[in-house]
Amino acid sequence: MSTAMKDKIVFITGASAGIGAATAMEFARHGARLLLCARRLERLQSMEAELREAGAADVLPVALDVRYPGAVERVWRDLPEPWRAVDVLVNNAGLSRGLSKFYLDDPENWEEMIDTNVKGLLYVTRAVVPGMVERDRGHIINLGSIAGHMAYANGSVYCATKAAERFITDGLRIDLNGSAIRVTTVDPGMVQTEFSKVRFRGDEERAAKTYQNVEPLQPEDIADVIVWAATRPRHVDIQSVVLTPTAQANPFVLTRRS
Ligand code: NDP
Ligand code: 8X3
Repeated sequence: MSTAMKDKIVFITGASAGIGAATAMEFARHGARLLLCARRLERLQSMEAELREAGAADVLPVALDVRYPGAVERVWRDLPEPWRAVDVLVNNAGLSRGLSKFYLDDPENWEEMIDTNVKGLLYVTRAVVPGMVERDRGHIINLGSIAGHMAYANGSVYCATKAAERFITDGLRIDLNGSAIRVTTVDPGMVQTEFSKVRFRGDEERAAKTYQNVEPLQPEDIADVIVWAATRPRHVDIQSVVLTPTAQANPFVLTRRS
């Protein structure tokens, strides 16, 4: 196993479930120090012992709702100084709400997706990146989606947030060109997490149908790619990785077992 992450500070947003939690575990195995945020602090706290046992050099769980710029600033300002020297930022916090024609949908759904997936990513990046520039060291890894590559029926706003993520990632890489800082987007297809349960507001039956008769990606598959990108030699910037289940060619071409 690579030692590139030993004692490095890795800041993961949305670490209380799914891809974020799996990524925390994979970085723990590589001996990183983990700064973990989500709204559900108790979930983060319940993960701490296992992460330390797996090899994390340190773990700091922090309650944060990335939708609020004041909260992001406050959390950042109140962090113990050594934790602000972030080596890897994983902007993972995100969600979708509903699956319907946007012109018939409740604007609150659009706002929650835009505020979390786009503005939250911007607020956290704005807090962390100036220090990376000062140190001339760092890596920002953003969670995109195949939904950011092509729109699908009833998903306009979610797809638009992930298209925005893609362009923000590309723009950030350009803004940082000339520094040693790397910028990556990891764009998965269907991953089995709490994503569908959140999308359908707790409707477990509807959420389960998303993954019926198909072998979806698991959060560990995405964590594997994120840690791989972070552990390449410093002169190598993995700009983007798109990964789907083998059964999925794009957001609407998916073969389910009969
Ligand atoms: P989960 O619902 O399993 O996890 C989402 C995580 O984001 C949770 O830890 C949640 O924590 C956190 N989160 C949500 N809103 C906020 C907020 N306002 N502030 C802080 N944290 C927040 O979903 P996934 O693991 O699947 O999703 C992770 C990322 O991957 C998202 O950006 C998603 O768009 C993307 N993605 C997912 C795919 C999939 O098929 N599952 C495919 C492609 C991309 P808490 O509720 O405790 O705040
Ligand atoms: C989540 C994957 O295609 O269900 O980004 O929207 S998809």
